[in-house]
Amino acid sequence: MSSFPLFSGEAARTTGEVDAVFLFIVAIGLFFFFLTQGFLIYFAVRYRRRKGEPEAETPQITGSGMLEFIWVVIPSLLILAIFVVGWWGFRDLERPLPGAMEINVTARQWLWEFTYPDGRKVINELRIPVGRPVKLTMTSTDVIHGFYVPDYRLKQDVLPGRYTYLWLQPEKTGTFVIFCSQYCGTGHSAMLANLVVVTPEEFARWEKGPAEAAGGESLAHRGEELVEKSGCLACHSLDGSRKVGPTLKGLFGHQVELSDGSSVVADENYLKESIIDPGAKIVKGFPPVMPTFKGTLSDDDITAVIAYLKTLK
Ligand code: HEC
Ligand SMILES: [Cu+2]
Repeated sequence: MSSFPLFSGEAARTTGEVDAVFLFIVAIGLFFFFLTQGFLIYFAVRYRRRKGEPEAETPQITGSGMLEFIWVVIPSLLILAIFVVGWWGFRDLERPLPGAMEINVTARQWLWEFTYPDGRKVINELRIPVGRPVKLTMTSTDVIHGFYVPDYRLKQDVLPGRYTYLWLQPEKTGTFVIFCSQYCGTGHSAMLANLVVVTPEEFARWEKGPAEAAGGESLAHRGEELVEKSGCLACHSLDGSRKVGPTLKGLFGHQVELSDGSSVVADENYLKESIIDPGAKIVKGFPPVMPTFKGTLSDDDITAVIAYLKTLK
């Protein structure tokens, strides 16, 4: 990842890259603003009609191939340059750094709920350690919300029925505001949360803090219980062997061949779809016999099951 020394001391790892694209576009805009306005004023003064001068006839100008070529090529190159600079930043925003801590985010009218790997749920406060990448897996229980941290220049819509992602790495301790960026009803303007960035030592202390703050049970552990009691193991093995259905071992993050010849990467959205709408994508070489668990497992349950499936490396 590139870093811009000009913007060192930014709140988060990718903040400077977003700012750089913004300033690059503003600089191009300002340059052409002053260039064109400068010519405008210069011509108005230079070619104004002076006192006593006869009215001159405007010459007929039919076009200039050279000029048109220039004003097509230069803007095209500039747009391409904006694309390239934007794409560098976009690429870094899309790819979390390895070793990211995973936190689930649930948005609902009108609050944010953060679920940590240990099952601890916190409302309207996302507490994370400085200098470590964090991957947020987000979903909504009702309408479309938007996770927005202006200080980090990061924004991502949060949708019901599927997962969206955002990753961030704080570089400074402090408290930053998380807004909802989608108008989601009467409580929208109050849908605020704090992003609290603390030192790693402070975070470790908080993580080990009073048990009543934690959900008591880790997310993956709850997922394991759900998989056992929902009957998944009648058809799926956890050790790599084939049963009625494919094994769940090592599934997450791997390429899955489908019966229609295409393939998908088993990410959170694929796993969720496999559980609530098993017929949507059939794994190659297996019969379409899996029942749907829509209504049996809640969205929270499915998030826990996915957290468990991720541990089956
Ligand atoms: C009656 C047997 C049966 C049960 C019960 C069952 N499944 Fe399945 N499952 C299958 C079969 C067969 C497939 C492969 C065909 C398909 O894609 O639908 C499958 C596919 C999947 C896939 C996609 C696997 C891949 O390799 O891409 C996931 C994930 C999955 N099941 C999860 C679960 C979970 C979680 C449960 C329990 C909540 C469950 N299944 C219960 C039979 C079952
Ligand atoms: Cu909202």
